[in-house]
Amino acid sequence: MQKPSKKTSQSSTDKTKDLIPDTENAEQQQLSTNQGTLINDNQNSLKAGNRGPTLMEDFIFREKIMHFDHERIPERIVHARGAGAHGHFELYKSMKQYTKAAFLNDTSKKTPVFVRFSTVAGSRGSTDLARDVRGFAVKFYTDEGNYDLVGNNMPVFFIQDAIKFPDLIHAAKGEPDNEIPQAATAHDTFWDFISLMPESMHMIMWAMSDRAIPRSFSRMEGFGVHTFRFINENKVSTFVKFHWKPLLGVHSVAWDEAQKISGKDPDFHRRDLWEAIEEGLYPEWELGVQLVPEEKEFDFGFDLLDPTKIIPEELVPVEIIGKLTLTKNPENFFAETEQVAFHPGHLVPGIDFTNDPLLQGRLFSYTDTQLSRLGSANFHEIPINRPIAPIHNNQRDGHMRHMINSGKTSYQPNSIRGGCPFQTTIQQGGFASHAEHIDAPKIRDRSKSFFDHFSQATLFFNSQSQPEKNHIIKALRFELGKVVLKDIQNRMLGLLSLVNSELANGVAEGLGMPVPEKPLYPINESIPADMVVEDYQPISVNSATDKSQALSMEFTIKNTIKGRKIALIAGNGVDGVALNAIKERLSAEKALVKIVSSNLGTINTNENNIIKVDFNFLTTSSVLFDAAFVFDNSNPSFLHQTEVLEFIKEAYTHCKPIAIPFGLIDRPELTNIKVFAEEDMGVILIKDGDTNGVADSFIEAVANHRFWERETF
Ligand code: HDE
Repeated sequence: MQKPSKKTSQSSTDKTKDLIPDTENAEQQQLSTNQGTLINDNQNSLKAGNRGPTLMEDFIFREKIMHFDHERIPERIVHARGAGAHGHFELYKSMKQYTKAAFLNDTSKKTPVFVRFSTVAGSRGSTDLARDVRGFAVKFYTDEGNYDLVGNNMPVFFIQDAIKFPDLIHAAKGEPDNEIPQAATAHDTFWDFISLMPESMHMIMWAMSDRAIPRSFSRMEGFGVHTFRFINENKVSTFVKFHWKPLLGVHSVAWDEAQKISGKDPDFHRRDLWEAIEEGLYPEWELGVQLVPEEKEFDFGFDLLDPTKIIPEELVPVEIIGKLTLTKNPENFFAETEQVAFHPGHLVPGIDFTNDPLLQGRLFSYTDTQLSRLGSANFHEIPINRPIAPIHNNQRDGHMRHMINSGKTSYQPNSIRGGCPFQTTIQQGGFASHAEHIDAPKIRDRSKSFFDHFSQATLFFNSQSQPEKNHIIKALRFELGKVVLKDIQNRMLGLLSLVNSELANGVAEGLGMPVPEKPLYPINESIPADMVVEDYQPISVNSATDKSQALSMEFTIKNTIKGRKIALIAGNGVDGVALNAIKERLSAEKALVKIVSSNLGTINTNENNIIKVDFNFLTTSSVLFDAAFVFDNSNPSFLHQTEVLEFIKEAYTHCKPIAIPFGLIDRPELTNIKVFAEEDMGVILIKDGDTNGVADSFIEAVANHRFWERETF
């Protein structure tokens, strides 16, 4: 029996209602074939005698096996592993001045959405915790048709032109001879490509930062990456960059922890999203926009069309305009999360593209890939992809056509049907592309305004807190340390030295090799021979700002413990009243609290009451929790068990908040614990069993997420 979910009425949207007629429910129903014939034996195939061969005429067996044989479809070439959820988008503030998109005009409207989060490099069965970019794809089912904002959790990209995408992905995925490694960039081909691609340096800073190992999907930002256009009723275009800002703040895990989670629970992010929604702790993000009027296009030291650049929030603030809330898990993973088909070219009137060459290439790729993945030009008819806006056109037939188009005409112009379906004027909502004037030679070239590859990489690194900088250095030591060819490491150190010397020296020390004196490899072999190569060497532009607070996670939201997983560690003889009081306090703050003990089953409290144990030390691990609260009990040997101490030690090493009985202060496993307790660094000592007395400071520490300053570098 499925566990009843705590779903509320909030969870249904116009889109989820639209899916109901397509949703099968087997409750109280009889087993049948696909032709509706009832089946009386699903355990035995039809045979010539009960020890004889299976008969070909067994149509029930044949249908069942045939369908099973064809259950798999190709996984996505990138972003294969993901998790999705339904929800809605509410607008705080009308954007009518800038865009005529109806869902961004009417603040009374709730627009249904389906969101899919993903990793990029790994295959469908890989771990959630790979160091990787995360996809953040949102399908808005608007009254004017589907609008897809297909973004990532990092605001820039590795390359500036879509023609390089297959090379980037081939280099990042497992190497072609043995398909090793899985879901990891720590290997020669990736860094070979990157070391020859200086434009990737800004993205490399993001990908080597803790943003690449998020704590959960609900605690990461999302970005549209490219500059898009808003178009208003008067056909005036405004450049726009999209941001999703999580209301739980932006938080990550430690790299050592990420690797351990990959073993203990490779579905960690999927599970977190699923459980949060089932518990009614709906994940929320605010939508922000950075708006740049057309006439300011060239006011920045970088090109707005260059997807390796951000617009620092100090230059153009992010205006918050609405909120996305995820309220319902899919009924069926394959039907919804696997078959959902996003496309940056799914537009509604009022939003348009720019000439960003990465975006332009994506406009071809997404429909094309659905054809091989979903197998038919009718993929838009799959329930999850079907808009809630009506569809009428003269497209017909094809594999797996569901729609029954009535009438004699499937062409236009026609007179037989009075010209229907008819075209709509722009005023009545017909889509018209922005009439950008273009008068240019046809040429394979890149604008020189795209050649500043380092200043924003430097801006990112300089904007990090010291622990964040250390994490980037360590990540690069790890990744490049796994590279076998010295030339590649050397070229990378050269590029890093153009970003920041602390960074390059730190990585070089870890690799045990010097930073090269001549940092730049003659990189631009890709530039056609008749162009002056020097003109196209990377240039460095002074950044308009030295630091940007928004780039560091240090300044993120730290005022909530909603959805945090907290382990209450207790053994027989625990003070049950104290334990329940803490459990209630934390649950009231919407944390997910679990009792962890030596064995499953129950523990007896000091007053001989019984408390149910959720996990033992075998079925869970400290890396699956955000914090630990350890209770003293009448059985002193409990706290000194290896498993208990290991649990505490690991939580402590990963800089998590811990509350522990004062008696543990001298444990050799917990070096410096006294100092950290005194300096208010997430170590809370429970004196004389007064657990209630430390509840407030524990909650504050959990909201803070991690105490990275505890790390040694
Ligand atoms: Fe994608 N990308 N991409 N991408 N992308 C795909 O489309 C592609 C890029 C992104 O949950 C594919 O349906 C090219 C940037 C997300 O279903 C494919 C280029 C950004 C998802 C494809 C890029 C993204 C995809 C594979 C270089 C952030 C997952 C399956 C020009 C703004 C969507 C599919 C989901 C998926 C092509 C670069 C985001 C092959 C050619 C930049 C979130 O079409």
